[in-house]
Amino acid sequence: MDRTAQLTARPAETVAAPDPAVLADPLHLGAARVLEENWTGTSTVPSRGLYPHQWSWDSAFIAIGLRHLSPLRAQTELETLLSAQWADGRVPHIVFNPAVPLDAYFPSPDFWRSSTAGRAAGAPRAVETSGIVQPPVHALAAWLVHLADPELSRARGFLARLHPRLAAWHRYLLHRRDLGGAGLAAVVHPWEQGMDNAPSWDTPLARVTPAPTRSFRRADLDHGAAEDRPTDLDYGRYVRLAADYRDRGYADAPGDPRQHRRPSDVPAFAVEDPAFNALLIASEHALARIAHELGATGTARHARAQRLTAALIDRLWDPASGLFLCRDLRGGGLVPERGVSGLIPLLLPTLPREVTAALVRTLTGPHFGLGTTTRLAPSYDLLGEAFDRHRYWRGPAWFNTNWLLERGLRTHGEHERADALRRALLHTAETSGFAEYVDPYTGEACGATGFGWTAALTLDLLRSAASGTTDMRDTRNKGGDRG
Ligand code: 9WN
Repeated sequence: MDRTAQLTARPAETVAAPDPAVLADPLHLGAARVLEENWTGTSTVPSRGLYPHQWSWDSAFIAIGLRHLSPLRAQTELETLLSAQWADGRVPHIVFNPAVPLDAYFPSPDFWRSSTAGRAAGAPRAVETSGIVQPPVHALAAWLVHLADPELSRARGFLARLHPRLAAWHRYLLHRRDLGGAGLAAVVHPWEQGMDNAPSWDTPLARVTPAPTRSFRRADLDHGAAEDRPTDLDYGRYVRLAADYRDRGYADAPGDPRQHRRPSDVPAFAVEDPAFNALLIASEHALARIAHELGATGTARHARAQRLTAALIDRLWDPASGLFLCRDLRGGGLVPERGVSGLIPLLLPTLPREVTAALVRTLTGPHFGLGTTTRLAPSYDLLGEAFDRHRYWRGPAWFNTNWLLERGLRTHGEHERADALRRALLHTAETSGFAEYVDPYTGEACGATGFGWTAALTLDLLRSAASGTTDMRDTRNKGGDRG
């Protein structure tokens, strides 16, 4: 099949029935229990203690797993998130649960003040949210959720209702966030990219004057060890960036990005990140399939995804390092830190062969050690100066990034490596109690246990292994109840 046919082809609509042996597997039962315990009635919290609200990219990954238990709950998860979308198209990174005390998580709703400070940008009035975003995994999740039970999805008008919201979300990113003028979306806060404390942010963050430590109280240290979490200095910078954005009414650079090319015109922190953009591209492909399901051709979206893939390579590919790097728009260059973010584009089906081959070499070589020195791909370069096997996003391994790499390996025919990674993920999920993240060498649990996306993606791996359909275009099982 040629590339265009590969992209526009409808996925096979066959759905395998769930295997009773998999349903009775203690790992399956354990993962289902975590999702049950973290379910609030309309969405799922990442962690009851550390993260007691709804997080944007967590919900997308959670829906991908939840679809195997209850397609209805998976649909509801995404619907709840998207009902908090702002009128300018942004999907906030946190949707706050009003029943949770203000001091349970910082920054809390009274910091973000979305319904007042975000009014001009179109923040909803009925719900409090943050004002920044997270990676756009949602259209991909919506498509996979639809495939889990197309009948239910059609009967509820799931995709028809979500499509305009997802399209507006992508429009926001592709227009308002094209701060570099080359077509890619930029993040304006490390929390937006989701890998909060990655060493790639150190140089751009150094330009930010930290908010005084006494001006805020961190709630994360009530739950996690200080030596595993970001430092107070980094937190001060996160707070300053978020407060400045809020005080500008959450306004992004106005007008046509091509009119705003001077570095001083972009915010102090503005970065084009490979994983964020790869997920946007994967979601553009998914949105094309959603459009096709709803009766349009989807061809224009596939074409746009292709153009974005070309821009990603042009702007962020670094052949010398054998992976993609972040571009610091204010500083004007590529950031020479190797992070797992730079490997995530492996997910994309139409990367040139030499790029995918180099990515696989980097993933399995000395910098990430997958299958040789590490169990799961670390979040950061094993040989990098800032490597720390326990500190947030500076070395430990996360389940969502490894799940994305597993799919990427499979997409490019690396089935043995994908199978090995899948086995390692399932084993580590089990032995770590569905940890938030783990030591990449030993699999030792770090952060919270009973973590939402760890449980959800475990389910997805278990169920896709059982049905034997594992590539980017699978339809997997119908399984599960509808309630
Ligand atoms: C800030 C919820 C989120 C994840 C992020 C992870 C962490 C928050 C924090 O938790 O970020 O958004 O307080 O550290 O880095 O990826 O979405 O699980």
